[in-house]
Amino acid sequence: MRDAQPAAVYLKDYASPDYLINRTELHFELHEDHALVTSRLYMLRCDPGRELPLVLNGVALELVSVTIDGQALEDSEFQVEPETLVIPKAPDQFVLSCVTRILPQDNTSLEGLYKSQRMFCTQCEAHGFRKITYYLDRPDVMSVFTVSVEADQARYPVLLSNGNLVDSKVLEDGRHSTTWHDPFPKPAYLFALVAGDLKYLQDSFTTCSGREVDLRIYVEEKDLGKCDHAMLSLQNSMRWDEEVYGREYDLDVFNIVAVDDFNMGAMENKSLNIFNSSCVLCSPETTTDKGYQRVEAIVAHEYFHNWSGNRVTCRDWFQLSLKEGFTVFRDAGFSADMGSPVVKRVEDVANLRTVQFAEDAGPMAHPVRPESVIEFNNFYTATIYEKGAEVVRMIHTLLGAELFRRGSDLYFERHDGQAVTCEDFVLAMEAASGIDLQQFRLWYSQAGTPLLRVRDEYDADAGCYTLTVQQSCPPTPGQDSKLPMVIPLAMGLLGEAGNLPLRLVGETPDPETGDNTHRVLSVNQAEQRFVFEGVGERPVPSLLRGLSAPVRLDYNYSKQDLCALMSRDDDGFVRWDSAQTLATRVMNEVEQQLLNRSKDKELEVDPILARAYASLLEDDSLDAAMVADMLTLPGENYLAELAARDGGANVDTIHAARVAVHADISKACTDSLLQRYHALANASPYAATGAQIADRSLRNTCLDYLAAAGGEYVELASRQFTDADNMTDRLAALRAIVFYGDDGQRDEALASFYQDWQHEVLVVNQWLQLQAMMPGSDALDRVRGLLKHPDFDMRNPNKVRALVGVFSAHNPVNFHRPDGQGYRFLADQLTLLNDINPQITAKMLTPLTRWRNYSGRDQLMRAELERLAALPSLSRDAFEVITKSLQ
Ligand code: 0A1
Ligand code: ZN
Repeated sequence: MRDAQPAAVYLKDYASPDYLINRTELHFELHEDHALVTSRLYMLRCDPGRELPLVLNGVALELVSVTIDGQALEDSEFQVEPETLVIPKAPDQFVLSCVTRILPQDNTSLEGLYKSQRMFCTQCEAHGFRKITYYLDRPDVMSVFTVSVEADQARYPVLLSNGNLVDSKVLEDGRHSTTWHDPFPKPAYLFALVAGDLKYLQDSFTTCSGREVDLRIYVEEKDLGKCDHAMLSLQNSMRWDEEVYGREYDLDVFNIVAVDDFNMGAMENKSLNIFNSSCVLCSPETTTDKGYQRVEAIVAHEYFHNWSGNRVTCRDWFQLSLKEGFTVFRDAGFSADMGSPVVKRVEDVANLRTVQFAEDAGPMAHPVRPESVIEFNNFYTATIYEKGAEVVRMIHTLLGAELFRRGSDLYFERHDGQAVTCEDFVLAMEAASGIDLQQFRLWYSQAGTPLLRVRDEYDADAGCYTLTVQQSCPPTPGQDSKLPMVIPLAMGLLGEAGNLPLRLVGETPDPETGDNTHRVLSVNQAEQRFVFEGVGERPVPSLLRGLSAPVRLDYNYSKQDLCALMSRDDDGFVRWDSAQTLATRVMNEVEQQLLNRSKDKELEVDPILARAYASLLEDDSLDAAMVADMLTLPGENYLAELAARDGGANVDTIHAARVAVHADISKACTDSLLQRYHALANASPYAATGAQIADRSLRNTCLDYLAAAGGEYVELASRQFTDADNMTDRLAALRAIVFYGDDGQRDEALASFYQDWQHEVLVVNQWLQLQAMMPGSDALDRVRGLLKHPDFDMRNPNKVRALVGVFSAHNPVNFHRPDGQGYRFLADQLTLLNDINPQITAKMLTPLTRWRNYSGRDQLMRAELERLAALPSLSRDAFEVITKSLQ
């Protein structure tokens, strides 16, 4: 283990900066073996007269020179520490100028200035800017940037930075330069620079006040044909933000650049968004429907940050969810409006439950506003993003759309140009609505997923129906006991002929109220009772509609209740959720048989599920995308997470039970599956429209069930594989062949796919992913073999995620091999990756950190974590995750 242990920083220790930087002038001289960065920082002491040392952040920099007001500092006038430059004495107001030499070509952390293939690019959130030059690298120091970039003209004809282009020059020796000025003060994390041989797709957008904005998407020439969808998504986002939030774009240019090597999806740098190429490029031949939807959502997300993040930014990184939670909430609203709101919600909830609920139950659990952090890069989490969005969504539910909009208007108006806190957001919402959110604030400070236990009672004589609701929240690291939260519980009551009107005891019915079959109960105590009157029959409660709060629900539904909700409730989300609960119940029963049975006894699968699925398949008036989601069995990770709460997950029986239920559906519903499969075939050319996406989704869900039966149905997949004119159908067919075909069919299909698509990096990544998920006892050997494939590269996060990440997170049976080889494999790869890319290393540790969930394997998992903990060069990122998970 390293000598000095990295220390935590605490939210409670926040202090405003001692110095500000009014103006920042930067000059970049880019070369193949180094870059020189010259800064001129117009600095101001916040408290004039009070002499304080100036402490600038800087990491991995070679300081060439430092001057104050043009005077070079003597060696005794400053100290260079590993992560800071300290100038003990500085005037009240001065220009600090530093020259630093950095090595972008060797920077594999992909933070700061680095090279992605042949281009230079930057990633500065959260602390990347300090790898470029000495600076006050904190979001509450905002400055107006002017940046000039100089490089070889032939290799780097395009030189970009934030804001408007104000100058370009041809220089000697084949070099050239451009100068950019961004009039909006911004923190250093929003700085960006790009230099490369790029082409662009250009279009424009006329804002609501009539300004023309020049829109460009910069890519390598070969990808120019794959930018249309991103451009359209950008234009749709710009219009949507005007219409729904009244937010107009503020500069005359908006640029997006695609890069292959990127740690995350994309980054919202002011007017110069940098994107992982997998989140911009789309074509029917290379991109699946899910890929199209992802591009649309991420383009929107980054664009929306222009207001929720850039114009109003975070005071400190503990407030990260201020911009991320709100922006995810905004992009979810956009995606819902562009497609089907229920389908979008269902997909978000499935993700929240599998990823965020697991995080909340694991060793890295933290509140939406964390209180202490070792490495901020570790806090780009599902809790900050997705749970943060749920918190904003609950505020929206509590206030209603109109007051919420007043609140967001007030928030933007009050804080435009400022760096603020989650508290400021809540205050604006309270001020605009008059609604007290005091108790609601606990959602920001308490970690863990609350549990709502609901019990009911029906008094037929009195026509009274009582719901008793108890809330609790499990302990999380550092938080042993929790206070009751405000939980909006959206609900209805289902009767024989549909949803019943709702009237709480003591309420007078309001004739104005249109829909009185739906309401939101406010749960805010440890235990509460809600009594409905005028209830003429015993209803089935439809609870937590739309997942109105990020909580788990415990209500004893019978299987018949679930079938009733699944087929007849007014709320689409509840219909899907009931299908999931029913499927989980049936799979659990099979798992119990597997655990208890004698070997020769046949497994029994309750036919109720197949019957329910068959009626969904036979009703073609239902939205095909919803039917596809309803027919999708909960994943093994989700089942393992549920099992872990009940005492421990057994990946093998979970897998076997899921396979058995899947096969049962396949057999019992063959005719309806086949009928829908053929009926949904599409003759028109590919388009990423809602209707086509829905049809493909259901058709490929049918194929997945059918192919499980093998034989002629794998042939069906083979035909689709050969005939497909788009990647959605081709990849779905390949998956079916790989999962259900024989070895020969599998190897042939994988080889021919590679043969056809080896020139498309993003397609090769999908090919790697599929093999990483493959069932069968040779899976680990195959993945090990692929590490040596010429298309694999440990320095490229997309490839590492596709192969190592997907194997560890999405191939549970093979990752959790009883011999521990899966764990060993991951730890071996992370040992190498630790020296290359700390951020990705820490992210990919997640599956190992869940060792407590896997009794019987836990010691093997821990042993690998301990092996990693002993690495001499363990990064701060990995240190935090490992130590927290071993505690
Ligand atoms: N702010 C970006 C995500 C992002 C965060 C950190 C990064 O590097 C550490 C890169 C990107 C977003 O929310 O899209
Ligand atoms: Zn974001």
